[in-house]
Amino acid sequence: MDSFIQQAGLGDILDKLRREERLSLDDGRRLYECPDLLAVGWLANLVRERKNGNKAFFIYNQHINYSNICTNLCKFCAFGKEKGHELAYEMSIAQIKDKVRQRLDEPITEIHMVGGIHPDLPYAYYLDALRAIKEVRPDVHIQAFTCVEIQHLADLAGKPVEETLAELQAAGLGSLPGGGAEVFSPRIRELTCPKKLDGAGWLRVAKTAHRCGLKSNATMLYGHIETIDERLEHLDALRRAQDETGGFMTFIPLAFHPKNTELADLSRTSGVDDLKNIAVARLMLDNFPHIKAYWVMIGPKLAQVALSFGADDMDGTVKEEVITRMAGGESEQALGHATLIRLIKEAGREPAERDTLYNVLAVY
Ligand code: V47
Repeated sequence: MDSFIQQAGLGDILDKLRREERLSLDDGRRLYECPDLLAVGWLANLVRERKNGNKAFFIYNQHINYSNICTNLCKFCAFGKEKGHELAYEMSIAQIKDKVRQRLDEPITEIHMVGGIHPDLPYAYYLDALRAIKEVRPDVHIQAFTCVEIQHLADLAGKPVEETLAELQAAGLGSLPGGGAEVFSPRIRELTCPKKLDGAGWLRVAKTAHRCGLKSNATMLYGHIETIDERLEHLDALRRAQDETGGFMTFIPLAFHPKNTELADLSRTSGVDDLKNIAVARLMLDNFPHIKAYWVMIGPKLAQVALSFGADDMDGTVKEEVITRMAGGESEQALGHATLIRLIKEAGREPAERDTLYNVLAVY
């Protein structure tokens, strides 16, 4: 096997991985630029199996996007709408409760709830939304509000992020999802999402959340106008933050979907780029326990393959995800529990149903 990796010009990287040595940004660049996808994938799989054995995690979850009204209107986003737009919506607390009630007969363990940066919903709405979900489904783990939303809520409350997080936790918040990270590069933020909380701000909120005892995820939106170096700097910033706090659970590379966005003239990502992003993330983020292949964005078929290219998690049942769908995503709206298990087994992995914090609930 070593000769196959040597031939791909990655022998020194294999040596580093065997010594469990951290890869440099230059190593990362070579991995991205290496034309031998299988060699890169093989290296990522080595680390994936070292960290997570043969398990592939999934979760029984539900997504709720409480409102698409947004003041940021990022160029890559087809979900956010200005207030008054014909497609703008916001759910009342009663509607959120109804959404949860509609699926009470399913063994959902996590509710993932995010929305736009709304211009005038009051701080109390967000606390009430959390309390309402817990009232209908007391045992569910609520993973809600990206770091961008958390900063917005702190601004609304006029309180420090720590205090805001403590109040949200008291109302039922369990952890933070990884959205809003995009690409931290100031150049990319200026060109695609100038109004959004900047990269330093996103990292500050994430680290604060970790210090308050909340776990969180991290993402990177790739496949638009970012360079390889900007991707690597993003991964490096996450790796350094994780060194400080250890609070990140999983990293999710998000494949850009151009349809209905201001970047609609760009192409969709290729399968090779999708797998490379999974693999390079697995190799660079040596201190992240998990890498997620989000089937909603890359499709269930490629997510299945990604389980051999560094990913150890397929996300979950999801249902009713709006962000990708608005941008032309064509994956089915939900994967059944049995389908997820079948896809994972077929990929030669052991399906491990988890809760949000990666406690294993069942192995199939
Ligand atoms: O923050 C927006 C991205 C994110 C597009 O934490 C787009 O486990 C692709 O973060 N094409 C929201 N991506 C989704 C997200 C997420 C999803 C699943 C699991 C987790 C987790 C997090 O979607 C946004 C933004 O980065 N996004 N528009 C688009 N056109």
